[in-house]
Amino acid sequence: MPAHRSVLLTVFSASVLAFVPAALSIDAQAAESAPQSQPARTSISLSTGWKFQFGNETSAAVGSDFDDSTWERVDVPHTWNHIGAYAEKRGAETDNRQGVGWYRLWVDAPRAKPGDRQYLDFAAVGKVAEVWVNGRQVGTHKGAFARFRLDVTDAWKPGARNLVVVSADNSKVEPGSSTSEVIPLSGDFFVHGGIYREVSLLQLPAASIDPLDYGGPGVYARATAITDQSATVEVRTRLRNAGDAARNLSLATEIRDAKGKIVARSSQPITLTAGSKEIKANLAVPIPHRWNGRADPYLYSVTARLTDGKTVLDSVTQPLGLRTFRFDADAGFFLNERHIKLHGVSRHQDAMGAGWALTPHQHERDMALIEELGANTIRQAHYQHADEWSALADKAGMVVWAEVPYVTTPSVSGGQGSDALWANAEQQLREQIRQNYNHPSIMMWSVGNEVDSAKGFGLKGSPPKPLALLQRLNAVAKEEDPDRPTTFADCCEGLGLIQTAGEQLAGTADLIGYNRYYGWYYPNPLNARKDLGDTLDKLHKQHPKLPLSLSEYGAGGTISQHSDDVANGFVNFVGRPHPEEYQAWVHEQSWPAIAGRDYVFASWVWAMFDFSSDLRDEGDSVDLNDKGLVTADRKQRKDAFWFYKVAWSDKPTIFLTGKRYLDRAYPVMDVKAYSNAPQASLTLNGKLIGTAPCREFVCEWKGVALKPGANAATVTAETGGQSVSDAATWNGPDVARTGLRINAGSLAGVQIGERHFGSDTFLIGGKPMVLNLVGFGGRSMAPLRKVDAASPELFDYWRMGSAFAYDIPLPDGEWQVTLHLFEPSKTPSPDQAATVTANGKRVIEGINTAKAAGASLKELTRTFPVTVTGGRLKLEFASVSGDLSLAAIEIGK
Ligand code: GCB
Repeated sequence: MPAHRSVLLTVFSASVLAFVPAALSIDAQAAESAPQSQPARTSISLSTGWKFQFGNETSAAVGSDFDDSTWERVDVPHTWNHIGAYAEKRGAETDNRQGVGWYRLWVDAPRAKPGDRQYLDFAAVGKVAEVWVNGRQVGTHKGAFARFRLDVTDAWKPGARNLVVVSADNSKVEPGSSTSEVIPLSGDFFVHGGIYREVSLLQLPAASIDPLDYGGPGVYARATAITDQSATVEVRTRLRNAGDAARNLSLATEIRDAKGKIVARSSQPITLTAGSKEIKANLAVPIPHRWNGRADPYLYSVTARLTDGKTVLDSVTQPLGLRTFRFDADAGFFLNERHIKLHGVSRHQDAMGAGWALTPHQHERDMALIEELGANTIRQAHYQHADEWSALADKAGMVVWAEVPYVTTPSVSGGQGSDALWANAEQQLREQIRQNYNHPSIMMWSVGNEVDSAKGFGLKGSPPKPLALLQRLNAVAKEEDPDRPTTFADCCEGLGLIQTAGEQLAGTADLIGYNRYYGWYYPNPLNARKDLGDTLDKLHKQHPKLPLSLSEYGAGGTISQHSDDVANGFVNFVGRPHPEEYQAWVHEQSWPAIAGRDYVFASWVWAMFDFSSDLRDEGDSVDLNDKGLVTADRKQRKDAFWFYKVAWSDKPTIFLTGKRYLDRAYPVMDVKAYSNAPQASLTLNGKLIGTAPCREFVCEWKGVALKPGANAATVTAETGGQSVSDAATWNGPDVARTGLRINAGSLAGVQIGERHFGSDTFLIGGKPMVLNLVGFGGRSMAPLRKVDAASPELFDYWRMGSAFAYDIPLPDGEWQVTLHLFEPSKTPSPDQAATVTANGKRVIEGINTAKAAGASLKELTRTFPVTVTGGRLKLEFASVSGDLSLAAIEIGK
């Protein structure tokens, strides 16, 4: 927590002090050794009472006579944007406007002592801010994520009413736009506009701890040596004298333990001339208690206090964690010389409804979910997160990858980018490092994400060259912080098709992360486990000295779409559907490939939560990336969440998957549980089905028969002398009455009126196909193909082949089978002679689908009777020339 927050409490809550002795006794104890006067850092929250309007304003809006009575009244944190919904189409609540939002606030300012300075403190404004006080321009800031402070003294009127006006500009990045040289230039996330973090007014004496140091705290502590007996802590404090005369002052530096007891202190006299100056103090902490990750995230604090002999002029308190860590290219990550496999998630600062304007409670809720998952590391994607978020990570013991938003598009002007772009990227990195320097959880600075992917995003012309700026940022990070290693996330090395030409980025930073989506973006999804493992091995071999991590992996998952068979449908990665079961399967496949490789120092699931991105139209949502383990509203933990919760937990755990797939399409199902027990037993409707081994946390019972109506399932397991269980209820279909329907080629089922088609399953051979594979931002892709059919939804996916078959469980009796066929190609083979056999009997003889339907992309239905004995219907499809395309099977009476 920033120091001024806690001081705010002491300054403004004097009357409440008596009621909170437990919490504040720590301060009282510490105060024994401090001068008795009040600390001087006054911070006033400016969160309420703003007037807001998007766009249409001129410079008149900065003046005091401007009439803002028609503007909306808002409090900050605020954003005007509202992006992302679990819906097919954007609704009225969507607000994706990019441009300039105007904010006005009248502030009744406190009185000030002569010489006092006033600073406006913005914790973040998206994306370019311009600020006026009493009609006077007091500063601009370019960058959506960092805190910035402006010395507004010359425009401020203490003890009177002051007008603060802010313009927040998140204009679309394009050549010549106001944001075109402010990173990020693109990315799979929506840059929200507005004053989306808190704002306050700081009133400080002329001589103070410097508030203008890239928005940093002005106090920077690092342990230069740690042994069991003692830790040496170097504390650098930057001081500012805004007056003209030199001052003789004293600077005290103290380290307190978690209980607030002073364990080390130093004090030195200082002559502070006009301007700023850095003072160093070295303190020795006896018998250091280490910050030890999730096991024991022990925090000290460090306070710098500037006094003039009698009065405290300013004081700042920062967190301090004493730990050592290192990364080894073969053995992985070590915290305090103990090996820890880092496994965790990436998180965007975004929640449904709030967008980026998160409250402290929302940050806490996110961290609680990540802790519940069992993660020990977090990647702050793809930019600087709120200070309170990193403070929560400190307290939870997470190891954090922090990142500067040099993302995807390296420059809009081509080549290596303009001077303005370089200056901006550098500025944002310095801000991030200074502002976060004291968070012990942060252990690596990432200088970029996927800046080698420009070609993949269809950029035409000569590809921009990210290497030079990446190298510069790496050097800046080293200059700012010699202790933490640098890293970046690579998109494309080895994926020849899309990597930016001619530049080898690996090796630019001390560490590397690879973003790799086996099972999802790349061909051959069913090979996810092997492909991921092989790729990691190959990259490790290519860079044997480079500590390597998997900075992203994952798959889309939607809680309203379900699959009976993840192996047999088409994976439409930026389209629909994205069944929950497929996402879980990708994680089941990926984790063993990661867990078994010590040299992979860390892995981060992409992503912890579904998040807003206007590039997306996928799963069951619009403007959301649905790879979260938890939904964007934080209400639903997807099955993949439970997989990790089980795999990463020491506690005996069992979880039955597929609970949300309540109304089952088929009379049999594969039941799957996650457990860290060696085996588990399944009971269905009171009857023991069997005991199955739990291999790599997955326990499975294949082909379990469901009765029509409710089926009660229970799984139990014994482990470590404890027994654990979980239960679910599934509604089995009444097949004898309603028949059975298969959505061929599709990964998920679809409901059409009363008819429920299940995902493609019960089959042998053929290939799943898609009608329209859209790209990123897919809704603008044209021309989309359409099939002339009674229910065109059935033709979004199909199964194709010259020989394939279905073996369908079906009650004995007489059935009518309808096949929905079509010819997808505009130039089909004229000689196609397709045949279909049902339980050994030829039911379709030598047809040409295009001819029989009258055209390509036109539905052809064929209905025939079959007699089922022995509980199975076998349908065999064959084509003599060319392939046969089957969109759906309907079986009824
Ligand atoms: C990536 C990007 C990330 C995207 C993610 C995805 O590689 O780094 O920003 O959101 O893939 O879901 O495609």
